[in-house]
Amino acid sequence: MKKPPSVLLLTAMLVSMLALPTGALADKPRLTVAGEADQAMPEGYGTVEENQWIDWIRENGPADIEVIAISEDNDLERYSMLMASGTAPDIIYSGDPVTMNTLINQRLLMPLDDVIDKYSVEYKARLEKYPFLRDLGSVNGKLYLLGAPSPAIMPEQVRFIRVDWLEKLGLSMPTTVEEYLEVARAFAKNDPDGNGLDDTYGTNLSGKGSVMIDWMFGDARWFIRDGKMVMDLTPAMQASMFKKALFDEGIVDRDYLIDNKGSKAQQDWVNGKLGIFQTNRSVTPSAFNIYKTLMANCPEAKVAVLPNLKGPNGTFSMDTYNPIDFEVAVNAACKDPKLAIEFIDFMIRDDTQMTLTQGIEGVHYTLNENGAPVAINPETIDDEMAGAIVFLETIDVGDKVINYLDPEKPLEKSYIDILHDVDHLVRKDQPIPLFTFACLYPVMPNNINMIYANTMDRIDDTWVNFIVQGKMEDAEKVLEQCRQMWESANGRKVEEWYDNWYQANKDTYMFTEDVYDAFGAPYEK
Ligand SMILES: [Ca+2]
Repeated sequence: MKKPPSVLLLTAMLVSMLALPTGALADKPRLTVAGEADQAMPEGYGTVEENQWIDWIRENGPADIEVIAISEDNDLERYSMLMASGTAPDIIYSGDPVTMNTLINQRLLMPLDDVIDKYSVEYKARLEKYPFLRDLGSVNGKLYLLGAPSPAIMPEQVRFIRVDWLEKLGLSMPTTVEEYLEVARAFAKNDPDGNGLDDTYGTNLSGKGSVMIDWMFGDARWFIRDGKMVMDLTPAMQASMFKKALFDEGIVDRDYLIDNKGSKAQQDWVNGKLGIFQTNRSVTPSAFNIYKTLMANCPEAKVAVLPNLKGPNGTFSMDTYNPIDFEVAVNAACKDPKLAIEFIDFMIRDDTQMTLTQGIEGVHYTLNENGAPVAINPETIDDEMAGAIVFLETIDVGDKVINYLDPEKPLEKSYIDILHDVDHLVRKDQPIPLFTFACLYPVMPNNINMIYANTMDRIDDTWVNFIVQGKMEDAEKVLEQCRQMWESANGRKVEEWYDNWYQANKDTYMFTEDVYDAFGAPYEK
C-alpha cells in the first residue's frame, strides 16, 4: 500500500505550526493558486483544495501552495471580488478570454516580460520555440497571458459513415453537400439494415450535428473580403435550408432540440440505427469505446470517415481542438513574482505534466512499447487523478489514442486506420471557414459584445423556428428578417468595431493561414 502523502503533509503542517521548520516543505515559501471548483471529486480522494496531487505539487515544486477554488461559470465576478479584498490567488486561471481581458484592462494582472526574462527557464524556452505566444499573449505590448500550443492542429469533429449501408443500397461515398443529403435520405428511407422496418435515421442534427452543418456551409459570420472585415448572414440561410430538408423529410430525429448533447444520436449509432454520425468524439479513448460498442452490436458494420464535403461556399477542414490556449496569468498583487514564474516553470515541465495527467509510473501507469502510458487500473484511474492541477499542457490528442491501440488486434487496427483518415480532415488546401481559429478571435469590448451576443441569439432562434415550423420557400424572407434584426440592434457598430480591429491588426495578427503555417496539419508532419 502506498502511504497517503497527506499524512506527511499533516506532519509537516504540525511541525510548521509549532514553529519548528525542520522539513523541506516547511521551508518553502507560500503561493496561492486558482483551482477548478467545477470538477467533481470522487469520495475518498479529497477536495479540489486538498488532495494527493496538491500534496505532490507541494513536495516536488518550489512552493507550499494553497489552492483557491474558482468556478468557471462566474470566474470574472469571483476574481473581481477576491481582488478587491486582496485575497485573490497569485496564479490566475481562466479559460475565458473575456475574463482575462477584463482583468488586464483593469490592471489587475501582472506584465510578465521582465519576470520571465530574469527568472524563467521553461516558459522562456517555450517563447523562443513559439514566438507567436508572445504577440498573442500581449496587450499594448506587454505580456500578460501564458499559453500552451499544440504540436499540430488536431481534428476534433468527424462524420462517420456506414460503408456497409452504402454498399447494400448501391450508393457511393458522398463528396458534396447534395450527395450527403441524397445518401442520408436513402439511409433513412430505404431500409439499409434490411429488417423491413422504417427504423433508421440518415444523420443527426443533435449534439454537434447542427453546428457541423453550419461549418460545412462556411457559416463563419465574419469574413475578410476586399480588404475589409464584413458580416454575412447568407451562409446561415443555406445551412438552415439544408437542416430543414433533413428535418422535414424525417431524415433526422425530429426531437433533436432536446438531445442537446447528442447522447440519443450516439445510442442510435451504436445500435446500428444511424447512417452518418456527426460527432466530436473522434480521437479520444471514449471515441474508440463508441466504435467498439457499435461493432459488438452490429458485427457486419463497416465504418469510414466521410471526407470534407464540397458545399456552395467551398470545402472546409473539420473543426479542431484549440491549437493554442491562453489560460494562465499572474495576479498584479502577487508579492513574489519570481516564485510565481518558478512555479509555472515547474508546472509545465514534461515530467510534471506526465505525473499530473497519468500519475506515478509503476503505481498508476506503465509505458507500452510506443512509450505511451497505459493505466494499471483503467477503472479507477480517473478517480485517482481527480483534483490534479494541470495547466498550459501541450497535448497531442490523436497520437495518444493511436498509441493506446494495438495494431495486432483486428478491431484496434481498424480504428487506427480510421484515425489516419480523421487526420486528413484538417488540411491547408481546405482551410477552416473562420478567418482565424476560434481561440484567437479578438475580444470585443463589453458594450459591443452585448449587442453582438444578444442579436446573434435572436437570429439563431429565428433559424431554429424556420427549421422546425417554417416554410422552405420563406428562407429569403427569414434572411431579410435577420438582417433587419441586425440593423435595428445597431449591428453596424459591431461591424465598425470589427473592421477597425482588422485594419489595425491585419499585418501582424495570426490568421487561419498563419496558424496552419505555424502548426501544420497532423498528416503533414
Ligand atoms: Ca430498417
